[in-house]
Amino acid sequence: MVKTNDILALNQEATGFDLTTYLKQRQQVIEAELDRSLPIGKPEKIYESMRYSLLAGGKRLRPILCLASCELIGGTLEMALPAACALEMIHTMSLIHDDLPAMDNDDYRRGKLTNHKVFGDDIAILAGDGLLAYAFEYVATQTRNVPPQQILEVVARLGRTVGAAGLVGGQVLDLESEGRTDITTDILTFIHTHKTGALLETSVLAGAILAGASPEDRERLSRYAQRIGLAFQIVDDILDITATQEELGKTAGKDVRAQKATYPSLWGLEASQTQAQQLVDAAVAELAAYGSLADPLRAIARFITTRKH
Ligand code: GRG
Repeated sequence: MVKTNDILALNQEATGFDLTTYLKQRQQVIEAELDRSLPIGKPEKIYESMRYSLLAGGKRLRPILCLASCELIGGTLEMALPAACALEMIHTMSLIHDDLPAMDNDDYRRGKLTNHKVFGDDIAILAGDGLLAYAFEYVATQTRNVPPQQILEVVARLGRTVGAAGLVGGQVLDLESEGRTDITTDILTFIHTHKTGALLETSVLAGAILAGASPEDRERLSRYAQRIGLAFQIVDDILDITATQEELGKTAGKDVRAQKATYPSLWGLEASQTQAQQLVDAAVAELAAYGSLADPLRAIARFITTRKH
């Protein structure tokens, strides 16, 4: 069986682009910025709870995508770093709320106890709320060297992405689908394009918008992001079956135990893998016009189907 590292090495051979080093460097930049973004204030407990989850690791895929698309369009890291942090704050808050007993009721996330297990349900709800509000404050007040209209566009897009037209809507349909045996591919795709795909698409587009992308660039990058978003969720469903709790950093096999509709449950494992691969190929094809400038986005797309967590 081909290992993730082998695929990364093959990818590097083909393009000269070293994804492992790139991801490590970007993660370091993002970790440092996230740490700086949220110092402990008063009351200490809420800041500790927010920092506990925000600094708990994770792949930092959304901020990395945001920085990569900003650079692709000719912007700088500095222009997109506040938005990149805001995306991770929003993602983290969605994980905190998703793990609550009233939702998915999970004990582990990113290899650590979930926020409510450490701080209690009440503080976990408020930590999520605090991170969500701070994400908007952060991008609006910290973004530099970008025309205000572009910052406003990103703020509006973030709002739409988290609300009923995005994450919240997807989560509601997901909750309503629990225990139902009549979930179709269309319903499942609606859930995941809203719950998972919307924030990944906004991550790519936010970077591009801040860098002043043209309508054509935005459309191309939207199509790229929609395809990797769906592939990401298909792989997430596959990993729930094939990976261990240690690899995932959260409870494995939950979907099967809850008899939840997933892509592998509808299509089977092999067809799900093929579909994810085809989506990634289609995503990569959208980047043809950018030549080697798009190597990071290409390699990230390929990483989505080869990742183990
Ligand atoms: C956004 C206002 C608001 C409320 C939240 C709970 C909820 C509404 C939505 C659920 C969103 C959710 C948890 C979607 C799952 C997304 C997903 C596949 C998460 C795993 O992402 P990774 O693998 O995780 O990138 P790491 O830990 O690496 O960051």
